[in-house]
Amino acid sequence: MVNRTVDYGVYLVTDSTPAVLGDCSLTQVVEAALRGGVGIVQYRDKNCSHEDAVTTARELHVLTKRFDVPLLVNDRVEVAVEVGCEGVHIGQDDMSFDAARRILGSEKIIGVTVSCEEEAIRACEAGADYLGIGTVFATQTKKDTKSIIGPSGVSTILEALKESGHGAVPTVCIGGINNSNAASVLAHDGSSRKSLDGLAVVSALIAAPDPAAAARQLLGTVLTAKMPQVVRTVAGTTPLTHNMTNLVVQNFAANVALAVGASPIMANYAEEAPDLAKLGAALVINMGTITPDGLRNFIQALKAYNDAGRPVVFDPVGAGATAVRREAVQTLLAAGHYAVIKGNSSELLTVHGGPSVTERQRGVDSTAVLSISERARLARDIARQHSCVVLLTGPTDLISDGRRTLRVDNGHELLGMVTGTGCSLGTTVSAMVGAFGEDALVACLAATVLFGVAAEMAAVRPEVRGPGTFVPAFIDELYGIRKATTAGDLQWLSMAK
Ligand code: 3NM
Ligand code: MG
Repeated sequence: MVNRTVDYGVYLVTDSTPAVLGDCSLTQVVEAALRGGVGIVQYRDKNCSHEDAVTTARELHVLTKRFDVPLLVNDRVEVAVEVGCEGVHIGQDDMSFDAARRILGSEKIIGVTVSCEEEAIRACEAGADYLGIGTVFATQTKKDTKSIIGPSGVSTILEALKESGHGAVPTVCIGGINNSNAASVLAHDGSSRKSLDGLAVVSALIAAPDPAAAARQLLGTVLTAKMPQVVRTVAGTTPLTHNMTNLVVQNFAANVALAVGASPIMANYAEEAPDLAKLGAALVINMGTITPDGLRNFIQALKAYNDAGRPVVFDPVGAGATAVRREAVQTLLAAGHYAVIKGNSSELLTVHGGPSVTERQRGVDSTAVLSISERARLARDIARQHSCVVLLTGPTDLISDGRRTLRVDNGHELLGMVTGTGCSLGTTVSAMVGAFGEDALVACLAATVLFGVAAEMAAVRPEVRGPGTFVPAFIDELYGIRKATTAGDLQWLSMAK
């Protein structure tokens, strides 16, 4: 088994034939798809010579390494060995799994194509690192496929994997998947079966007019489908969210945490942090009403959570407003590691620019005017610099882990007319990251979409006439979505945008 985390979300399988690639350059198309958020690449060429395959695989490997994404080779184990890439993908008629494992060793990734329950279980028992399940839909890209199993065939295999104790083996499905049918392939009723980890595609990316945009859209669909699991995990595990937050929002943030199913504790005394971290809490450091004593407590608590390996969310409220805050931001960034940094454009410009930044905030509101792509770049750059997920809030929210960058367009202007909605989003993020540690980006996405959709639903309620009546309606909708999701009703997902 391989000792690295692989993002199977959008899995690109290459095709160099003119029918799919046209007259584009394969490396340029793959690079664009990687920019769009592809998490793993399989180089597949059934016809070219060994030498040509090695040359192309080497070019692709340079690219994938730049994006910190694994490169696998389809079928041709000897090419993978010569290139030194991260593994292979083998079909039922290719080299046997055991032979491939002997040649490649235990560190390399070996994926296996399966089209029925027996093949799936056998591949897992042999030690496959992941399964490619297919063929889902008939496809022009591979006309000699053995069987078209449809989404229901995929479900049957996933069910069998769970029942046979192989529920932890990652799975993708393949065959005729594109942006129009991706959501329906991923959708499933309730939580009974194991879910897919991702979608493998050839033509949906290789033949796309804009492979980066197509990859971004597929990634959005894949991650949106994972949000109910985040909401359910919070509801099912009642994660502890430890808030070291400002005086203004304590009550509201605690009520929001309860509405989404978390357990809030508002504790500004850092001596309590080691005990709370040991209980599995996630910490929010919100510098909305910072004091010298508060800053010392933040640093001490941050260290305790870092030591315990528990996540910390940093909310640098009003970061650019005063010299004290600009300096506190730098002190807190240097003091430890954060799972998530959340803020508006002004705050995150200060986080990014350091003490010399020219951005001066008026109070805690965002005064920066940046385009969407500038904001996306800002989020991505901070995520890379601090190895964290960045949530850049605004009418359009941008979320980035440095490799994958997503936008969320949910929300309502009433959120901006009530104090504490931003801070309580930080609290919700902490609960979701605390409960769903496997992917902090997905946890942030779920929190952000949940907030936006709940606000939209609250705003159209008949009793809501303004900010005052909005607050209780918003808390009710957060609660309602949580209850509906745990009962298997995912209607709210269709409002995600
Ligand atoms: N393997 P597209 S289907 C490479 O069923 C491959 O094992 C398949 O191409 C299988 O995304 C397939 O363009 C081609 O439909 C998938
Ligand atoms: Mg094959």
